[in-house]
Amino acid sequence: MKIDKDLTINLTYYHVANDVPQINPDAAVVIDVLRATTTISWALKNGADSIQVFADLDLLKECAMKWDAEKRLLLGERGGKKLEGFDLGNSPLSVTKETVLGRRLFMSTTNGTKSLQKVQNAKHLFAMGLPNRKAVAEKIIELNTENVLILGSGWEDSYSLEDSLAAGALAAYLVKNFNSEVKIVNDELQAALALWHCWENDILKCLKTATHGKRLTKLGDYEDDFKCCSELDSLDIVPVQVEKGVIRAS
Ligand code: 3SL
Repeated sequence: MKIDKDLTINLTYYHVANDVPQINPDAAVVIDVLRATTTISWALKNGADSIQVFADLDLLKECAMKWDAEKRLLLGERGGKKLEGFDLGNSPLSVTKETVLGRRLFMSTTNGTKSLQKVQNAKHLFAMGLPNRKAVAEKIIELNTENVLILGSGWEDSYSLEDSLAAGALAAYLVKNFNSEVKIVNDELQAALALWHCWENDILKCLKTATHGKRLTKLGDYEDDFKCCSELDSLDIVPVQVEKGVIRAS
């Protein structure tokens, strides 16, 4: 694809879904480092057919029941814990090849799926964790589009450190690697960039310092989840929305 060298990318970041103004952006990147978008990326890497995201659990069950039982998995999390009656919780370690290959995951989580729904009218919608930061950034460069909205998931409508870290990581990659200008539009993203430069050499510690990291630590042994969620640029998968609410590997 031909890249317009004079193009400016305007990058805007919002901490949580409720902060996003009523616009339908050209491109949106949704981040939920701990752990929804990391889980989505790993599920697709391991051969899941697709992920369909829901905020509403009844609707999730209704849609899932219409799908071939052999080809579906229900993935549900609230408060960090797996939901009763669901096949999987929201851990990137649970979406192994043996479990997800060829299946659609019907997924609902406390915050991440809400952010994905908020910007589902974007022309291009991607899900990003730290492992696929570079893959998503390269996709944005290739897209050649002017306005890119980055949306974190936070925790119950409030700020989260780890999503802002990843927003900063994405912005830093684009600033360094895009041939033309990258405009940091709002203070939220300036702060995220500063956060990234502060923690980029100790991502794992940042995740554990975050309140959601501490919440997970209280719930049990999440050491391997933390490691998986902090492995920067280790996954070549770009999860992209192909129809409203449905995400596939591009
Ligand atoms: O809030 C979310 O969407 C989840 O990612 C939270 S958790 O990491 O599964 O606890």
